[in-house]
Formats: sequence, C-alpha cells, structure tokens
Amino acid sequence: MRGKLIVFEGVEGSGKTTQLARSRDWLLGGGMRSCLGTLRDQISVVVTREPGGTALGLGLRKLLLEDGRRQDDVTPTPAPIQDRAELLLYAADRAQHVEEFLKPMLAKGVIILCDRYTDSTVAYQGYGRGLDLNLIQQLNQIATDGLESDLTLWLDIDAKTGLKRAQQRGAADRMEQADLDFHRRVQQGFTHLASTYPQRIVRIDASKTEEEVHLVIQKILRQRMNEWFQKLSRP
Ligand code: Z5A
Repeated sequence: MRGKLIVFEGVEGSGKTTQLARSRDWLLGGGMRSCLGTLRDQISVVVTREPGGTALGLGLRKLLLEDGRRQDDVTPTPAPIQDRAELLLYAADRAQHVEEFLKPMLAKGVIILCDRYTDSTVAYQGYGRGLDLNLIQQLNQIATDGLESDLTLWLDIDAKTGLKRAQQRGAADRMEQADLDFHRRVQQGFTHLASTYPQRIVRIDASKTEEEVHLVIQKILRQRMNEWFQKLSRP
C-alpha cells in the first residue's frame, strides 16, 4: 500500500507549523485508530518540511533563510541571493527531498505531514518575486519528478495578521523583512492555486483560534483517511 503526502501551506504566521504538530499528535494519539481501525498498527506518520527535510536541505535552508553572521565575522558581507538563484536553491532542496525522503516513505506506506511543498514556490517565487509561472511549473515538475501531494491544507489568513503573529514569535528572518506588499502577492498566489486545484487544495480559515482550526483539520483528515483506507480496513 502506498502512503499519503499531506502538505500544510500558507503565508508566514498562518499557523502551519502549529497545526502540523497538532495533527501529528492527534493521528498518533488515537485519531488514526478512529479512522483506520486495525490498519492503524500498520501505518506510521512522519513529519518533514521544505526547505530542510534532508541533510543537504538543511544546508540550503541555512543559506536561504539565515543571515548566519556572527558578530566577530570579518568576512565580507555576501551579496543578496538573486531571485533566480533562490528559485533554483528551493528546487534543489525539493529534488533531494523527493528522492531521499518522500518517495521511499510513500513506498513504505507512511503518512507524511510536510510543512510547505510546490505551492510555496508558485506563491513566493512566482507571485511574490514575479518570476515566470510557466518556468516555475516546469521546475517543480523536474524537482518532484511528478510527485504531487494527496492533500494540501491551505491555512488562509490575511498577510498582515500572519506577519504580526510571526513577528510576535521572535526574530525576523530574511523573508519576514520583505514588505507587506510582497506577502500580499504571496497570499494572492495561494488564493489562485486553491481555485485552480480544488480537488487537491482545501482552504481552511486560519484566523480562528488554534483549537478551532485544529478541529476543522481533524474533520478533513478523518474524511480523507476514510476515503483512502476504507477498502483496506474492511475485514
Ligand atoms: N519558501 C519559499 O520562498 N519557496 C519555497 O518553495 C519554499 C519555502 C518551500 C521558510 O518557511 C520560508 O521559505 C518561508 C517561505 C520560503 N518564508 N519565510 N520566512 P517556514 O515554513 O519554515 O517558515 P515560515 O513560513 O516563516 O513559517 P512560520 O513563521 O513558522 O509560520 P507558520 O508555520 O505558519 O506559523 P506557526 O509557527 O505555527 O505560528 C506562528 C505564531 O502564531 C506562533 O507564535 C503560534 O503560536 C501563533 N499561532 C498559531 N496559530 C494561531 C492561531 N490560530 N491564533 C493565534 N496565534 C496562532
């Protein structure tokens, strides 16, 4: 039996990471039993993310998202990462992640919860940075070797509220210093993707409380797991 790839997407501060962790805890803590019955014992759940789901990816994540300079660092300040270079680094991270982690896990029948995937590239590098959307689609195809998510949960929140939440949490990284217009374009990207791929992407109102959002996700996961595994769990 093939596993399933479930992706969490959204702008910064949408609550993806929080909800991914809660979904994992729920699935492992009894949610899977209620959906899968005895099949539960044969299916496991793993979490991963992009960028940074492999050792190579962790290095790329550092390059992409951290300034990485100590106070006593005397090396010259590196030039900013150019938009096309950024796009290719995300693609390299994904190609490695797909081959090293996602495909083998799916082949073992594992349920994968993944923090960001191809839609982030469309939203951030396409809508946010303004790079060619056809080019991004081709690059996503190359990086994934055609591997699409089975379900993408899009946590929809307006960019300003998301940024406020992310800023309250701690230090801003490279992306969070970009202006609000950028994040609004990213949000438009996710909106467009959700209307283009309604079978794959489910919109979730992420402006609600953490608990309310979690209950909505639980309901969707229960429904999908029943659809995916019902036949298998019948005696
Ligand atoms: N990126 C890209 O450009 N292209 C690509 O192809 C890919 C990625 C794959 C890293 O992503 C960056 O990479 C990202 C896009 C870019 N840009 N940035 N920066 P990341 O997922 O690792 O980091 P992030 O997007 O910045 O995620 P985040 O800031 O960790 O946000 P989040 O995961 O959506 O939210 P959270 O950490 O769960 O919650 C944020 C805070 O809000 C936290 O204090 C929570 O306690 C709080 N929170 C959560 N839910 C709620 C609710 N419901 N109400 C109130 N407060 C809440």
